[in-house]
Amino acid sequence: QEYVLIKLKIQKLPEILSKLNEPDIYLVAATLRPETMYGQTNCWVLPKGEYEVMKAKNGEVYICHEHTSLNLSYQGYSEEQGKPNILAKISGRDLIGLPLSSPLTSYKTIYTLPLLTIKMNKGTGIVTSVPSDAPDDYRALQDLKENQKMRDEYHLSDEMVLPFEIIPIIEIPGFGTVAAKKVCDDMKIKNQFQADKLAKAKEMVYLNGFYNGKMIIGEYAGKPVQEVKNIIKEYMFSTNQALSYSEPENKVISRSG
Ligand code: ZZB
Repeated sequence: QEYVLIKLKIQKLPEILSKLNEPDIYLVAATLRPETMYGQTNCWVLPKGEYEVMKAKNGEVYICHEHTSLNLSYQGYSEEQGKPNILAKISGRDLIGLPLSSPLTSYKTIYTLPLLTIKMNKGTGIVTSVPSDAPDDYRALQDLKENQKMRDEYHLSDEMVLPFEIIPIIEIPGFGTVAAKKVCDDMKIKNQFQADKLAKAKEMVYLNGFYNGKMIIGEYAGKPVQEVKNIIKEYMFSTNQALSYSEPENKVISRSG
């Protein structure tokens, strides 16, 4: 599986990261939908997740799950294959509430928020959030917006959640310009834990978006998603805003087993 890793730069480092003396530290989020990056409103981490802080051979520092740092070391990002340079480990909890800059989105700053359904055996364990076109993201962001207790539990200030309105980025005939919301409403999906319904919603939005979607934002407004997906991906690669990353068939190669 070939992913695009979006680099989300941490704007203000927390103590636990600033002591590493590395100014440029990025959360890296795996996506198959580079053309949706115009609609990012936040980034998700698993609060109970364990992440690694990896220094790449180009001097940049990436935060991701340990299976990802190991894979990256085999894909030309480390001096030595199989030996990623790990500067530290950090828990998902310590990443929540960080201000980030991310490519293409119109929000200058977005925040890391908790998502309890992240799978740690896939991608980087960090997910960038596009609530207009990803039902899981739409529902999880609504959960936080509607539930102050949940925000309090993770020490999130209102400013990290409430001002972030959905950005319409793709028009899909029959689904409008905020397809994820329409499908979640139609299917009466009530929270981020309705996994079966959300999987169906994701498939429906994914297929329709890919085959029938048209961009309504950015440089390629008016063009079909299929036509611009790779152009936008290559643009982010060539401007060093994203990395190419593949995941082997047997996804979990973990040093700790
Ligand atoms: C932005 C985005 C915009 C995404 C969208 C989807 C959609 P797949 O096909 O199952 O591999 N994702 C990535 N890693 C994880 C993880 N570890 N746990 C949970 N979710 C993860 O799914 C890949 C997509 O699932 C990725 O693409 C990412 O969210 C999320 F408009 O990134 B996506 C209809 C889907 N729309």
